[in-house]
Amino acid sequence: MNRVSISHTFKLSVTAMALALLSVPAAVEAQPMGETFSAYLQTVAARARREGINEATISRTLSGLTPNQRVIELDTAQPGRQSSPPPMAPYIARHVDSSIVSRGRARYAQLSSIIPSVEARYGVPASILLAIWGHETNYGSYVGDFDLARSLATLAWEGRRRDLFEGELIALLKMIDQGVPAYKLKGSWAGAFGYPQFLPSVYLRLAVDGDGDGDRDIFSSPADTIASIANYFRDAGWRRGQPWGVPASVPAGFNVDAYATKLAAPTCDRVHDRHSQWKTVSEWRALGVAPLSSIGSDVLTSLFQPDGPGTPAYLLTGNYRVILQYNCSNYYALSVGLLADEIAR
Ligand SMILES: [Ca+2]
Repeated sequence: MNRVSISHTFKLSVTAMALALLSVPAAVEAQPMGETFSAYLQTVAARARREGINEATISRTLSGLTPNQRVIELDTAQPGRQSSPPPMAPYIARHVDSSIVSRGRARYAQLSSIIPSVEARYGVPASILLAIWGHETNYGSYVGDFDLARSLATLAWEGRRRDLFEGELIALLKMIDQGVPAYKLKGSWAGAFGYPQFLPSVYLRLAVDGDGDGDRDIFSSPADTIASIANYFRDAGWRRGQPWGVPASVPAGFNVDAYATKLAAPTCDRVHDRHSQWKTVSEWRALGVAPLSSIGSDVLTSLFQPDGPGTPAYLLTGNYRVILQYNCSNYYALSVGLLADEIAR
């Protein structure tokens, strides 16, 4: 990765900026715990110093920052827990349409020279990598234009998930220290950025240089993007050679409730609760549940029929759980899996 050398002139101006940081207007209302935004930024700056982040980076990024009211509005507008999840089929129809499939196939063709080496190295099919990229940003056509430092500082200050967002703000400062230019630091209101919508901590840990130019550029390089997503998936435990899942037929009158899971997921329990107990494909076959595409008979799978009896059903492998680690939503993971199948078809 390129490193930016901090000019001597810039170092001299740091003290002035540190003073400016102290005088951030406290005009925006204090958060519920009564701490002003500027006071909070001081605690972030202190933590950043303890973690060895360059003083110039701290000042340049945090001085003059104000909370973004729009980010607070978007965060508080997030849907809460719904008593019954909305139907899956309309979501799939919207997110796995012919346009996103054909654009995925075009990207596949464009990247055909590097796909074999990425698949060999990381063990994740390119169709899955392209489906993530397509689902996250429509293959890079919208990546968000929120100022990342401002969004992350606002979300951390707001306090609902301070541990998460303060850690991401510190990670963003480390990215800047490593030389990622400030103009690239735009993204979603929730602090994800670039073609694959990584958070800063994910970028630091898992972004890789896929085209060998020395830069981990998930902002404009398709090769770096698919290699970085592949590295994420390998790190999250993707099993080489196994599908994410397969469509399955379920016999009429099959009592899926009899196979409800008895395990409580440590995180994201409402998503995992909708999947049945784990059984091998041959055990499901013995119960009349038949896979409709190729999968090994000894693979452990859970049954998921999101819209109930008489609607599409799937046998999900552990690799589906890996997609859930990217974004813990059955709507997300199932549409990624089905989009990947369509791109590969
Ligand atoms: Ca690169």
